Amino acid sequence: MGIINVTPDSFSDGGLYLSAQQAIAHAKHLIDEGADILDIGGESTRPGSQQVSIDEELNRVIPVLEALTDSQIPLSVDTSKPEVMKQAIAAGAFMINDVNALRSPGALEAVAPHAQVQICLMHMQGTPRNMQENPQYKDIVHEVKDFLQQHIQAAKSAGIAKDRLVIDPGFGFGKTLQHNFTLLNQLDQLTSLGVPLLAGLSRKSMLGAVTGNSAADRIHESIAAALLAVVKGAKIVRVHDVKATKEALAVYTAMKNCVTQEIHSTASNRN
Ligand code: 7PM
Repeated sequence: MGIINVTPDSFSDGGLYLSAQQAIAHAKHLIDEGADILDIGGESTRPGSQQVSIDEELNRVIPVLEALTDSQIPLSVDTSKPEVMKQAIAAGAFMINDVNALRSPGALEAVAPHAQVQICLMHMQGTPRNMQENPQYKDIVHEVKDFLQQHIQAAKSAGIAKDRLVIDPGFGFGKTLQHNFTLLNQLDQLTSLGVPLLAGLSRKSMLGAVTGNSAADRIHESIAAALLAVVKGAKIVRVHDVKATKEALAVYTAMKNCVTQEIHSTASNRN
C-alpha cells in the first residue's frame, strides 16, 4: 500500500490545487513502482496535530480520488470522518482506512451498507492531539489485541461482514518506543483474530530512534521493518517507498517458495 498525502503544509506553498496535482503525480509514480493499493490521506494524524474541517478534508481528498479512479488501482482513503467516508465511497474508494477504528459517531453506519468496501480498523490510545503525551499499558500486545477484537465485534454487530475487515496495531499511535518494538516483535499474536493484518512502519520515529536518521532518510530502516512485519504475518504494508519495499519482499517470497519446493521434493523423494 503506497502512501499519498494531500496536506498543503507538507508541500512548498502552492495551495490546494497544486497539492492535489502533486499528489496525483506522486500516485502515478507509486503505481509505476508497483503499488497494489494507494492510501490517500487529507488529514495529518501527526502527534499534536489539529483536526481539519470536513469541507477542507473533502476538498483535499475527493479531487485526487476522482483523478485516480481511471487508473484501476484499488484506492483507500485515510479518514475518521463519516461524511468523508460516504463521499469517498461514492467517488469509488475500495477501502476506508480509519485510524480511529470506526469509533466516530456515525462511522459504522457510513460504511456498513457498502458491502464491496473494505475497512481497516487501527488501534490508537488517545487522540492524535494527546496520544504521545504519556502512553501506558499493562500489557501492550494483549491490550491492542483486545481492542481490535472488540472493534471487529462492533463492526460485525453493525452488519459489516468479517471478510471486509483488515486490522492494524497502529505503530506510533499512543505508544512508546518500547511498546512499538514489542508489538512488532509479537505481531504474529494478532493473526489469530482471523482478519488480515496491515502494518504501517514506514519512516516512523521508532525507526529514527534506532539510527538517528531524519524522516526522509529512513528508507533502509523502513524496508527492514516492512520485511519483519511480513515475516511476522502482515498481509499489507503501508509504505512510502514502494519499489524498494517490493524488491526486498520479493527476496522473502523467493525464499519461502524455495522452502516449499524443498518440502515437496523431499516428500516425493521418499516415494
Ligand atoms: C506524521 C506522523 C504524519 C505519522 C503521518 C503519520 C498509519 C495510518 C498513518 C498506520 C494505518 C504515517 C502517519 N499511519 N494508517 N496512517 N496505519 N492504517 O507515518 O500505521 O504515515 S499517518
